[in-house]
Amino acid sequence: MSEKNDWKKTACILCECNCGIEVQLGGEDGRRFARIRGDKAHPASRGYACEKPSRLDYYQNGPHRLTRPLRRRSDGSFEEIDWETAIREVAARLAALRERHGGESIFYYGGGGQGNHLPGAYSRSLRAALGSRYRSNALAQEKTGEAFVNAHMLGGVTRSDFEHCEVGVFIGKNPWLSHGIPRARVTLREISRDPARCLIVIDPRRSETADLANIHLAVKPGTDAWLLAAMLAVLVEEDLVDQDFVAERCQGIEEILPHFEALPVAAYCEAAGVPEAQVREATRRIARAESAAFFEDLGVQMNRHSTLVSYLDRLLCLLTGSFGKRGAAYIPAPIQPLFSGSPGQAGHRSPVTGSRIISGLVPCNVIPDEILGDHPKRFRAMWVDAANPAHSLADAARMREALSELELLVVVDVALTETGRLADYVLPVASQFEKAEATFFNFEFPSNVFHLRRPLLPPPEGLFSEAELDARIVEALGAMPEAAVEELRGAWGESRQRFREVFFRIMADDPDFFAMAPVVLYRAIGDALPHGLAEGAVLWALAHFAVQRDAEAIGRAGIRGEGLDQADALFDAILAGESGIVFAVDEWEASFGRVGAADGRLQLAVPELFEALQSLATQRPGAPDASFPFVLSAGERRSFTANTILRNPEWRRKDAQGALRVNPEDAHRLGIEDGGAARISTRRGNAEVRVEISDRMQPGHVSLPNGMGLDYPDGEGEDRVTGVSLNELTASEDRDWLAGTPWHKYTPARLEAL
Ligand SMILES: Nc1nc2c(c(=O)[nH]1)N[C@H]1C(S)=C(S)[C@@H](COP(=O)(O)OP(=O)(O)OC[C@H]3O[C@@H](n4cnc5c(=O)[nH]c(N)nc54)[C@H](O)[C@@H]3O)O[C@H]1N2
Ligand SMILES: Nc1nc2c(c(=O)[nH]1)N[C@H]1C(S)=C(S)[C@@H](COP(=O)(O)OP(=O)(O)OC[C@H]3O[C@@H](n4cnc5c(=O)[nH]c(N)nc54)[C@H](O)[C@@H]3O)O[C@H]1N2
Ligand code: SF4
Ligand SMILES: [Mo]
Repeated sequence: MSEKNDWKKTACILCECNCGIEVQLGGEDGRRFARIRGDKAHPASRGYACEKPSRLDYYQNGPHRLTRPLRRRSDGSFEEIDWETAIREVAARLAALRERHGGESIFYYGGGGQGNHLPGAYSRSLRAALGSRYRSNALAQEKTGEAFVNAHMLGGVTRSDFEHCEVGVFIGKNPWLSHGIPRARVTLREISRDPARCLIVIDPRRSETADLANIHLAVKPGTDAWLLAAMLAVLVEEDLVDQDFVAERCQGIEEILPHFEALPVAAYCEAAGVPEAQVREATRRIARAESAAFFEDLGVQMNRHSTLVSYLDRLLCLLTGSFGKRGAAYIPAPIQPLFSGSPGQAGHRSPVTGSRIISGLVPCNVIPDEILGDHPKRFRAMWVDAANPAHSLADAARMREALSELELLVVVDVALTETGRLADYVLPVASQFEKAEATFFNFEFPSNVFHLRRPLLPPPEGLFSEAELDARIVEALGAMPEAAVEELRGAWGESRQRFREVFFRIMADDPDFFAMAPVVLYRAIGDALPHGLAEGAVLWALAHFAVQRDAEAIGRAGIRGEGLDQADALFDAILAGESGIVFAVDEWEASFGRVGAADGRLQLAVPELFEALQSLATQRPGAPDASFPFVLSAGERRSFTANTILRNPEWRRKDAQGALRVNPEDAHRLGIEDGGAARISTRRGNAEVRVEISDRMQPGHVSLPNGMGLDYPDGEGEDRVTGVSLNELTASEDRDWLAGTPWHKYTPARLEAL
């Protein structure tokens, strides 16, 4: 085989960008990831890749990989069982719980991580077969406040065009290390170097992105609400609002103006710890720009006032007219909307705590309260797929207590995780390189990209995908519509036309069929798909919904056909596109067409948040508890962190333990040296840490990296934990009043030298 042909195409699974990569397999068994490089043919990343994927072999290979189902013994240890037993027992125990307590007592968590969203699509069938009603995933500990605001103001997900913006604004976001926009470092450097453009970073830390910034607003931790409110007041006071845009496109300006007209700008700037002159300069620069792009992330979404901050951020965007044009915010055409379901209005609530369900997700911080106690509607069983909630959610001790209290916990993963250790059954699956996978993180504009990845190599003996697992459980529950599977399989062999007729006829005859369609499609056509793309079967249906929403944009991408023939053309293009495809090409105006409100206008007023906005006037911004005088930012993204996807600590090239970063003044005062040991304590727990003295930190602000504190076999038969498991330190009650998102970036802490 020639060199060229050795390279196999896939994508990096370590952050939401899913950059296209090429892998050369090697090693004795041909299963090692010998060499990895960016894939120039990938339409979004175009050859770009950061430092993290070069050692993806640490995900694919190693002693963490499970090969057989595990069942808990009464003494707490695990025994390996065969698949037939596993499927039969798990299905029987779920069915028994459904009989006794109703399907709504079975809670579903996860369904995908940074690189794998197809399990979530198939879980629709599993959940329907179980009668399960409630679900959640990591989005409900970061993005649901933003989703609430978006649902009210715009009616869709927004992103911004940083590639072409004149001014780029990052709020609590450090894309140099966390990415989140395509080719992040290229784009950041371009903005920073061009004298006609401007990079604005709002971050208490001098982050790696702030190093490139033209304006760095070094806000005091947890005070962004005051800062953004002051910026809005400056817009109003200095007559910088884009009046034409507001008059033409928006609704509700008269309701919001009073909140900013009398606002004491100087006092709010002081509360945020940013010089007023700098706040005015940044605001004027944004308002004056031809276009401005905004990105808010965990620094504010996992912090005090998070939903309010998302609201103020959107107001800044809309009042400056930074929407629906090149270089500004847009609403992309989705393959599958990631945020769907209710915007979180009254009515849709969790069963025990009555918490607001946003985008169909129960807030992560209340999950323990939905399980513990004796409420008749409490969750009794949990199915966890591609997530590690015992480690990743607030208050790990309480999470463990709750998970142990369940009558049944099933964990689907490639490794034995902290959550898996508490499970009754651990069901191992093929890795993301041993099956077809994709994500619905498709946020590009005007050209949007979707990538269905082909398997690079077959799974080890006995392993298969989540689609296969869900189908087997549905079959064991007796819920698979077998006749539909047979009829559809036959129709696929005849023609697409015939297949579509049969599919839509079954759907019209049986309203319950819709939810079972994913596993039915998998069984009916999975094996007939080319390149080992069986798990892509569900995309046949998603392609049809996409065409019903966005036929024009899909046509502009060169994907054409009469009526629903276009959907089959889209499906075929996805199957053929080894490096991913551009599936939609929009015009800038399209974003306005996707605005949700009946009158097609952007809604400026979200009255539910007015009280929180007003309360800033009387709240004291930073009043840390005297016994916990530091603010711990619990979960900084660093060069070698990737949530808990990579368990092997050897993957990390530097900062192996994940140091606590401390400002030099604080370290000196406490007598802590660089590299020295210290104890960090919070109301929930404490941990021993290595200290890195860093002038990037403000006094009083300390930070620890995310994704640490995992155990891993050390080669001598022992499991060793490296670094701090952050959520031993966080508390589930520290959360946003509306969305229930955690305040991990604002964890009150105490620090002592050791
Ligand atoms: N390397 C790497 N990249 C990743 C990940 C990873 O694990 N490792 N994870 C991915 C995931 S799941 C996510 S959600 C994203 C998250 O991506 P980011 O949100 O960019 O990551 P963080 O480092 O958690 O936080 C960003 C910044 O918020 C700042 N911050 C802390 N407190 C405050 C505050 O009070 N106000 C403001 N304005 N800023 C504050 C921090 O100093 C930090 O620089 O990253 C993704 N990319
Ligand atoms: N204190 C604190 N806590 C945090 C954060 C923080 O900043 N601070 N960040 C939070 C954020 S933003 C996020 S997104 C969450 C992430 O936390 P989680 O949503 O729990 O996800 P991951 O840590 O990415 O875990 C993914 C799991 O999927 C498994 N996996 C990998 N490939 C496959 C596969 O093909 N199939 C299956 N079934 N499983 C697979 C991995 O082994 C791993 O166990 O963590 C959150 N927790
Ligand atoms: S930016 Fe994200 S997806 Fe791209 S190579 Fe880096 S970690 Fe992987
Ligand atoms: Mo995340």
